[in-house]
Amino acid sequence: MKNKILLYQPTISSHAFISPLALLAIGNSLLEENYEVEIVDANLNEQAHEAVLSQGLEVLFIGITAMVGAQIKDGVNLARKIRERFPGLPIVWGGWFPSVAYNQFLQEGAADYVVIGQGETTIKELADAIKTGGEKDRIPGIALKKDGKFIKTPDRPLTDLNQLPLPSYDLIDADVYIKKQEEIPHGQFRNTYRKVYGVEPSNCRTLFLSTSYGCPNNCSFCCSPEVCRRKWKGLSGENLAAAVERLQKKYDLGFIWFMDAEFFVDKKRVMTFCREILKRKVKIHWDPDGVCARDLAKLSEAELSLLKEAGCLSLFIGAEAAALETLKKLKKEHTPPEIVEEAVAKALEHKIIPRVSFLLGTPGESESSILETIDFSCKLKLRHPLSDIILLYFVPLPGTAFYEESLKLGFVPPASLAGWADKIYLKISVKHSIVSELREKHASMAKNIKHRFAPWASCDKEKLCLPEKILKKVCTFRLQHSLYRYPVDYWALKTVAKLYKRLLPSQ
Ligand code: B12
Ligand code: SF4
Repeated sequence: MKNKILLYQPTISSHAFISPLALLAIGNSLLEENYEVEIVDANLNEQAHEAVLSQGLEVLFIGITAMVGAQIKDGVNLARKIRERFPGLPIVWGGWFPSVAYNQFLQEGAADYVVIGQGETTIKELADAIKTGGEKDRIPGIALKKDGKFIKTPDRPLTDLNQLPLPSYDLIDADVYIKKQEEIPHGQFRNTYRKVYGVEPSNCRTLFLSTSYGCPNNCSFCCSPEVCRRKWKGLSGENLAAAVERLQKKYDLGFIWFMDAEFFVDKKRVMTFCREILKRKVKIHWDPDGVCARDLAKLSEAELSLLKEAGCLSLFIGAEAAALETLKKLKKEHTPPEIVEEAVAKALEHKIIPRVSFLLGTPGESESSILETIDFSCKLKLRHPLSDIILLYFVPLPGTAFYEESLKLGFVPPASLAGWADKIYLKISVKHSIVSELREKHASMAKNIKHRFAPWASCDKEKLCLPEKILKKVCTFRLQHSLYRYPVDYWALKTVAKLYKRLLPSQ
């Protein structure tokens, strides 16, 4: 009887060499049940489709993961080829986008089964049912076709991550991912480390880890409330420290990126993790990807010192907007600008670099609200030059509270699955989600802050030469007076860089 399962990670984009965490999680879970598992990552393997198709006769089923974007197109293409060559071979999809668009996956014939939300337990039950011919519609947390109808079985409660195998990279060659990360010359870790310590890190070996699943928040632009029902489960502080220690030692890591939706939901766990890391003398830097500004602002001096001491180098805060009316619509009123600013200041006092993200153009957002966000993000940067500011545009995604609103405002969703991968979709959606004639104006302002402000603002004044000092002054004046549209300082910098390149082409 067939016992092998192939898991496929579709192409994302040329620069994304983030380890296939989802497939590692479900793969490790399947290994526990003695299935043979192989992960094929199309981001590393140019012959990825062939690598899957050549094994079509030997495998029990193919599992494909996807989030919205390029992954869908590549995954759907592979599914089509599988259907042509191996009509009876089951295809299982999972991940964020299939979890909210399962009907479309089933209707288009790309999937036989869609695993909704957390996958580790569901996939084991589904694999057993496929292997033995058991009844799939009794398995909670999946969508499937039965008697010509598409059905979704009841939600599956979240599995405690501490009941699952500790995260491991044994299923793939982790060194390939580590090397790819090392090759990124201005990688996040390198840049941040330089900002904090003024020198290049001696060990840039980086891997990724997911330390929790789910999120208790209810942001209107996010599909997590629909997929996870606002539930959250995390590895205990002790288990997390054990996993980090194991990975650090095995792969000689200098940095770990925690890809959590909300890292700080359980403060006790984070503090235990920090103490354990120190107790075990693990030398590692880390960055939690999702941190609520309110949780951070509430930390005491001692707790922040502990974070820093245990290796926290930077963190990501989703601030999203500045105007209270917009924050209320986003269901983010618990993190008004003053809380975000307090969190940023506290982190920086402890030399932890905050990356602060804002979202422009949510459905019905007024121009004044957009400008308030731009203005706040800019002033935040001026007051805290070491912070990183990220400005993003809203994209309507199925499974979010804002999706219906976007449809009412005229957003036309792609007609087919592959359309969700189209870059043009992102453009169209922006056009529909904010007052379209203002889009260009805001886009250029946002760009000015994103790319054109940073080089000056975060530089130590003493280390700048005279022309740079002058340009920094111009930039500061511009931003203090909300003059975003004509970044003369940036244009000057760009011109000099161009001339320099022309005169010294080999540099
Ligand atoms: C890492 C990451 C990325 C990486 C990609 C990494 C990769 N290798 O795929 C990068 C940086 C490239 C990225 C980009 C984007 N991302 Co992203 N990303 C994440 C992040 C932070 C972590 C994902 C992760 O690895 N989690 C850890 C694993 C263990 O959990 P998991 O993925 O949920 O997998 C579990 C289940 O979903 C399920 N499962 C998953 N796959 C499969 C497959 C099978 C067969 C089965 C059975 C089960 C299963 O089982 C797993 C274990 O329980 C999530 C947020 C989050 N915290 O999850 C956002 C998230 C997935 N991203 C999101 C978005 C919006 C984007 C972008 C569109 C952002 C943008 N505007 O550009 C782009 C799109 C990419 C592209 N260009 O095509 C959204 C997803 C929206 C959606 N409906 O798809 C999320 C949820 C963030 C959010 N809260 O809005 N992202
Ligand atoms: S955006 Fe982040 S904080 Fe908000 S609901 Fe989604 S995962 Fe949670």
